[in-house]
Amino acid sequence: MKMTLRWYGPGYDSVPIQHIRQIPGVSGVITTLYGKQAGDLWMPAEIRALKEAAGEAGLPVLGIESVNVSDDIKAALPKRDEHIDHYIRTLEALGQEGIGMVCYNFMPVFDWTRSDLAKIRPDGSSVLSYDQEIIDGIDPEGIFAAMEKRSGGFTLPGWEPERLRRISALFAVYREIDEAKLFDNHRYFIRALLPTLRKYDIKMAVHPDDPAWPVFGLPRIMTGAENLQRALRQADDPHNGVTLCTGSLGSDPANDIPAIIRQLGDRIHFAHVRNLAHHAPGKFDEAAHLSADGSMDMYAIMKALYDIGYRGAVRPDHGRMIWGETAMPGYGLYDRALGAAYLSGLWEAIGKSGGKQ
Ligand SMILES: [Mn+2]
Repeated sequence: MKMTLRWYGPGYDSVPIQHIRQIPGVSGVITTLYGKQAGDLWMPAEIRALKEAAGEAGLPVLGIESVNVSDDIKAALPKRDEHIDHYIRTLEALGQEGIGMVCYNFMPVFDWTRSDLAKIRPDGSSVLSYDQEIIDGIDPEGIFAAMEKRSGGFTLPGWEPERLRRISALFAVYREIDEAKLFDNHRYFIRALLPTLRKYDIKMAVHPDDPAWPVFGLPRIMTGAENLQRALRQADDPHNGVTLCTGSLGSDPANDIPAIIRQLGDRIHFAHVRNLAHHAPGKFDEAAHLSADGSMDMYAIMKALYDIGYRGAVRPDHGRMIWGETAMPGYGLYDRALGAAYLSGLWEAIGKSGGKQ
């Protein structure tokens, strides 16, 4: 595996890329053109500048998270084919720059959802938290304001204010769309990309929905082993793959992450590894990466990745906010650096105790 960190690029990330380079074991970054809206076209010069900004610190761009998929594509609205054409041309530009992995999600309207972005823990650190009861008490339009208020002035990935403008219209659209239709729209999308993915050898990695169940009555399909397998069958080609996100899949304790890793095998093209502390159904806090800090067995997760011969990018996911750092919620430097070092340590120990890759 290649240990990476997510980096939002010059002007957006509070973490200097030189600091990322100083984390032992980190050999690349996962990044994006943060100013782009879903459906926009990415220009080759913009991608080159992003690569060069990372390259100046000696770090290659090992993948894009994300090239967002528009609701026109997800809901088969009139601009679907135009946006797919933009997506294909964006992939061509990425392929020409040698970038071979793209993470995306297929969640309607909203990206990841949390009820608290800075829940204070007894040790004074803060974490992102989810409580279904609180979410049930927020109307969908209010969630944007609630997230923005707690974001510390950062624009949250997936919660860009531009999305808010269309929200009422989108809710009306999705009233007509059930899981089956959403899967149909995913199939139409991924199949349209296939020739380009093959030509440039770009691996698409769909991110599981977070949390892994319907929120605000909107359909969600990337929720567990069975549905992820179905997503892979939509276009049975190795370029159509999955981002194994332990925190998103793990929001539903019924998802056995090590077992899912072994089932999906070489169709896992990217891994987000983090820990959660479950309190009750629909109620969890994010945690430090260490197994003992949450509900998940991080050794078993890394062991499963090791056993399938995983060679793609891994990144520590959301960290706690610690040591007085001010950063985008979940994306401070310090706790993610601790997470990267811990996960690299597990990997080394698995290898030295007889694991074979
Ligand atoms: Mn994730």
